[in-house]
Amino acid sequence: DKAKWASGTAAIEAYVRDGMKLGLGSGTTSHWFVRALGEAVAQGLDVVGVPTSTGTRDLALEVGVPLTTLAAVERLDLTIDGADEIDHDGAMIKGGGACLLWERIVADASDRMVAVVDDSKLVDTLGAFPLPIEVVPFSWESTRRSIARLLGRLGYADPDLRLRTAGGETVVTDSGNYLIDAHLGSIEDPTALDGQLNWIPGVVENGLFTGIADEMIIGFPSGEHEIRD
Ligand code: DER
Repeated sequence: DKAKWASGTAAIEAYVRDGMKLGLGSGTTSHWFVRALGEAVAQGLDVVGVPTSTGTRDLALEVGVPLTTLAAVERLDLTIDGADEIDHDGAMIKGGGACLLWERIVADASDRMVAVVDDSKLVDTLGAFPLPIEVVPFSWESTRRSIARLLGRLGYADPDLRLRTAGGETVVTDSGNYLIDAHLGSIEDPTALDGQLNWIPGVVENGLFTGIADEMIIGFPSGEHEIRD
């Protein structure tokens, strides 16, 4: 939609410079960015990108964005990626598109991360969007019980923890893991919860991205955008 287009395409002029090594985000807003990047490359922009999912990899190949890997480059200058929710401090819930693990690794390898979001993603408090938690398939039911115990101790009484499926099949991430979506409603201390969740044996990563986004580009249905620190 137009708000996602406005946000994703604005990132090029606002942040991308010749010679940059880029993290390429996942999701529909990021894919507008990748398409616009392909056009800029066709006009001579010299960049390389590390994709945050096989879906983004395939789109980058289709539109002609040269790809590299985090094995080949030490650091990335900039990652452009979307979010499912973002609060006024830039804390995010990510993982709606099942790509949160590679997204987190690529963002961590980047000097700067800019979130590209449509205006519907901006919230006062995170948590209305179910929190994705990536778990290894081995004994995931046991891991889910451990997550429930942690959340119970934190005051989330009887949390609704759902294994993510699509079309009746369990969703498997690019790394071969499963996702448990935690319907928490409202998360008071995202930074604390982030660390506590990842400590649980069997949890690989979770969708709380706090202290990662440096700026955000908010797109509006009018096709305009706004950049916020
Ligand atoms: O999964 C993610 O974290 C993606 O960034 C995604 O959820 C963003 O969604 P979008 O398709 O609305 O850009």
